[in-house]
Amino acid sequence: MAKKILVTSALPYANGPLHVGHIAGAYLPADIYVRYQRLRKRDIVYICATDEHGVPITITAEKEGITPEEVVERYHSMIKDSFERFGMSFDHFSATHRQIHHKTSQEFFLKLYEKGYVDKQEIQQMFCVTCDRFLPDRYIEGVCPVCNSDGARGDQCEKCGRWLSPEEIINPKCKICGSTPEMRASTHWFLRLDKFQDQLAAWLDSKPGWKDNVRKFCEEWFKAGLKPRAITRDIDWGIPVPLDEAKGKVLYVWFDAPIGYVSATKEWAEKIGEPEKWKEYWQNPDCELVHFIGKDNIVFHAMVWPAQLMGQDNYVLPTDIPANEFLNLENEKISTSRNFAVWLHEALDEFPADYLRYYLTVIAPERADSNFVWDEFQNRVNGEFADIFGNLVNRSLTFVKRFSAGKIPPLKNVRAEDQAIFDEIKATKDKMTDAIEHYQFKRAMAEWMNLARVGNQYFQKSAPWDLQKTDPDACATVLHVCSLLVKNLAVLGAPFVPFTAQKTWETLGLEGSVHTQNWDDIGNYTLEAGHPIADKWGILVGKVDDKAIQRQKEKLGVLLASGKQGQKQEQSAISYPEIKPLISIDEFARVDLRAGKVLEAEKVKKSKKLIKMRIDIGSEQRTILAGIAQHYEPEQLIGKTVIVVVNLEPAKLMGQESQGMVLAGVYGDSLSVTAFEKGDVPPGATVR
Ligand code: B3M
Ligand code: ZN
Repeated sequence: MAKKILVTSALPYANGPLHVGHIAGAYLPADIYVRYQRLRKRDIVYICATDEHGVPITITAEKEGITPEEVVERYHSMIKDSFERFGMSFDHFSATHRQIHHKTSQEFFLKLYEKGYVDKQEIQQMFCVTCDRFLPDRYIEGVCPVCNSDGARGDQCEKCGRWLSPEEIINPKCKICGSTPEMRASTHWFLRLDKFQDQLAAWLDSKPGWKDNVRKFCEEWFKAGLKPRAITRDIDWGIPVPLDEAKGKVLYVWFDAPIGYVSATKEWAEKIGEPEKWKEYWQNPDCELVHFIGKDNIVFHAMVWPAQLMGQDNYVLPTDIPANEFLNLENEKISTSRNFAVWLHEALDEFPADYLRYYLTVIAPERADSNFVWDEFQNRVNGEFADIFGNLVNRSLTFVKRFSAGKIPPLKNVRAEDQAIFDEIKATKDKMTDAIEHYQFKRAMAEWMNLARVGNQYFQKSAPWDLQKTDPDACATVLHVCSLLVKNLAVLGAPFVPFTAQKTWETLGLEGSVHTQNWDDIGNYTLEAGHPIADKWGILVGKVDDKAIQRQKEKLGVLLASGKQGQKQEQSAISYPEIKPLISIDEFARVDLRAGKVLEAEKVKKSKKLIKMRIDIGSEQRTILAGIAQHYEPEQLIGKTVIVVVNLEPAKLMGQESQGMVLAGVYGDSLSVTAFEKGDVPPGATVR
């Protein structure tokens, strides 16, 4: 029987939208892992939900004059929608303010209570007489006893960052009405973590492979000794404590939230019509339970939650808790209160999900904090995802189209260099498998890109444009190998860039979904000679333009500090050449400009500057040499639709004839070939 795996991502608070920091921590890595396991045909269920209790939600509600229900409904649908657009592949996405979750949480509590793992204590707590309620920590504001600044909350001072408890606050005030609260006794129920210490420590010892951050964190806690922890609160938003003597009290949000993993699995089982099926995961000692989280949630997942599970009957314990470090933004901490964040829904309005998925994977904060930088996003997407992967697919299939009438050519003699590609595919698959199994998604993605890079080198070296004339059989083999490589790359890339992988699959003319393939088949794929690829395909991976990046930076207010601004200033210092004397419209009309598609491009041997291109201008093909080698790799030019002066007298450059000229923008030392962005200007179109 296939191994069962249950994967969860931390439940996002339904108290605001998601930003890239959340995504890099607990969501994208989990989604990659799950998609990979599905390709391996493992029996896997992926669960998430919104976390809908807790004081921040009631504060938002009171601030906006709406109910907590309205707050969580708003953010539940917003979060769910952004996740879908981002390609998150949950089997079920639930919410903790649902009946099934309330019931499950109360059952968890009662089981612990019956077994003597929960007991009550009377504690002193702040009470507002005007509002007639106990005040949770966050409802108390005053002067910080450490740094003396105003506005410290009952749990923390934002200024100096110090963790506080309410009775330490100087001159405390109720955040709702401003009056001075008094201390009153209140009874709360405590989870006896101390009773679990030995069992938890032994269990953690049995997990030597866990990430260091998780193990170190827990060891510190064990050293200090685990203490009972209050799991009830005096507020009216949450799950009622299921004891008669606890009227008006609710469960602490961090007690109920992880139980959300269980109740969401129950809801999933009901959804698929097998209501008992959740037990095959949660109550199966052989099931692997993997919790993806950010590092701020370690204590709850590696200690409190396992204790909650140990106190039930026959629940499985976490197999692994791959916690990620934090993601910074433009070298600063992400701050939702200052609106210094890249909000997922806004980023998706501007960029395809896969661009964000690609970049967030290559900078994943797996071992240390990392940094999201918009300029780097642009460079990595354009220079790697588009120029290496996108280009390989595009050039390979463009040549199949041109030289083989859009049908996969036969695999003839396999030469050593062709075999090397097959070997490389298998080696890459092994390396990626190892990396993903160890939650090293950054390394896996690098291996994938490297395979595409090797493919481009092979293509370039094989020069199918020459082979076509000198050795058509070898040319057929090269294009066959390239197409196969593209097929393998599509499946290998499917967990990471699911939309692009599917598009690549379809461009190859393959049926069905790339996401239902079998990972084990990678390296053994075939393509039948004569199999037709798609007729047409748009741009597989487009370029991120400067304007889009600028808009994002403006939102963050980081534009002034950035390097690009510096460049702009330098550029404006260029002296502009004098404008030439006027010409008539007829004189201008003598210049015949046409759109031309670059079919082939290669460096001219012994020349630093020249690139030789074969360009289709509709009515014919031209060989054109251009002094652009210091600005372009030949492969970046292939597929571009450029503007050609087609009635320029032929000229000899380095002994070779150039039959026209390609237009480019030139400024200072920079040069950019003028090209049509969309693919809807066919070769031969006139340009005016
Ligand atoms: N909602 C905290 C967070 O998003 C919390 C996670 C719950 S996981 C059970 O950081
Ligand atoms: Zn009050």
